[in-house]
Amino acid sequence: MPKKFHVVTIFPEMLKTYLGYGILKRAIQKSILSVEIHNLRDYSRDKHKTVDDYPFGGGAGMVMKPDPFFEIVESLWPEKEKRKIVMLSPRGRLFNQDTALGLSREEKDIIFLCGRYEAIDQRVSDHLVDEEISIGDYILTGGELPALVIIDAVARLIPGVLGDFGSTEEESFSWGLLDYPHYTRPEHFQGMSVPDVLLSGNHSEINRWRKKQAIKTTLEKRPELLDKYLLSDKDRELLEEIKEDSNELDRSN
Ligand code: 4HQ
Repeated sequence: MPKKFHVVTIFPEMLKTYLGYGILKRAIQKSILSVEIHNLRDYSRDKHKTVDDYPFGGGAGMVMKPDPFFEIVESLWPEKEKRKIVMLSPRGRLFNQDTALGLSREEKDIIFLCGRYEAIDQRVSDHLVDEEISIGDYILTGGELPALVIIDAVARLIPGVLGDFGSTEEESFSWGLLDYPHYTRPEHFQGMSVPDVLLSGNHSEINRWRKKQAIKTTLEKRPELLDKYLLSDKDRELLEEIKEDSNELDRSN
């Protein structure tokens, strides 16, 4: 059974375009992943197919009507036990790699409700939605990009989507750390060279160097991530080495 996502939006083409390229396109072709895009306007009952209206109480901007959202959910996914309805909103739980992993293991179909305009009528959030998710503390013009961000991050965790890569030990060793530096040809480029160890052919030395670089980069750029990461005895040894290296540098300066 493929992992199944549904997206409810008034701009279906925005999403279809992104899903038509690269790894997501291939995963959908291979039926590992299924993403169905639904036009909210098709579920508006009135003759002008309107999906928004003026806010009660006045004020600026339009509010998305609740009824098209209830209409689509009740007609396409009537069984609560088989669906997980997610709304994209800055009020939601902050999305991260743990959330992505959780969603990749979810058995239910995942339905994203994308809003536009000022807001969605509160009754949608209160009575239809199972979870609100935010992709970050900033304000966007719609929920479409957040839905794509989440689908993208979740899809690459589904077995088979990235091929063999990703299930390997190399990938799992860096889970929770920032990536180590990568290099490719040419070996010498505008006076810049590649670290010798990567050309040595010694794979245990290469792995050691990469792990050390991952820890060093994390310590320098996002030290708070290291607090959450469970360091092995080997990792602590590398961390000590990193600190010694920087002390030596200080002494020589
Ligand atoms: N939105 N993370 C959709 C966001 C947002 C975010 C603002 C959601 C506009 C209509 N969603 N409304 N940040 O900024 O998920």
